[in-house]
Amino acid sequence: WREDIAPGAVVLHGFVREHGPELLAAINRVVAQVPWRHFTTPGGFTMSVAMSWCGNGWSSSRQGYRYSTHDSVSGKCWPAIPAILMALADEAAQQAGFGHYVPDSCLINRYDPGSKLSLHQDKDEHDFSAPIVSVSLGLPAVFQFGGLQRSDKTQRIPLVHGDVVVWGGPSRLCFHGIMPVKEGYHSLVGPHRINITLRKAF
Ligand code: MD3
Ligand code: FE
Repeated sequence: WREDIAPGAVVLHGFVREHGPELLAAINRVVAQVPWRHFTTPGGFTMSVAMSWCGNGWSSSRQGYRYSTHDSVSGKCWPAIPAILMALADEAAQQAGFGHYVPDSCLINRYDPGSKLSLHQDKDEHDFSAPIVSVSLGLPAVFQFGGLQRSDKTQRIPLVHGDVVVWGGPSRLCFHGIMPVKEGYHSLVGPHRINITLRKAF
């Protein structure tokens, strides 16, 4: 079912529940080409979340990380976004009222028990008018959703395997994060939570 949690933020509960195996197979093919990596924050901490990606990916530069079409180490393009993700993102965006959606970047986050993502804004994309579509797989997590100021009060939204959230309009620049993932085992995904975000970076 569909739940509006804030202006521009729509949860589509269970939207991809039937596509778990297909999505995991697609993710595994991406990860074979872009192995999981842990970034270092500007403050010098190693992130607990492991990341992979396709479409436009990430490269480090003197200013930090930025979106890139290529792997600057191998010189090759990052792998293409799997067709199943392009199709589901378009369907989800339409169902949430944003019309046709053609993302160019896909970030895949892996949370092991204890992994978290501190409150942050997503501001590296060039076009904030496009929504972000996020897909949750595996272990459940509690999503923290705040306002345009870091100090704004946050609401906590439980997200489970198969949930999709579309974030656009006035929600696009809101602070958000993921509380530490609890120990557990998911029959399909194992001891992990996987989150896929589809974005328009350029
Ligand atoms: C709300 N990922 O990769 S997805 C991220 O579950 C990120 O891995 C979280 O935050 C995760 O940057 C949350 C949901 C999400 C993604 C982007 C947003 C919510 C958002 C951008 C603006 C507002
Ligand atoms: Fe984010």
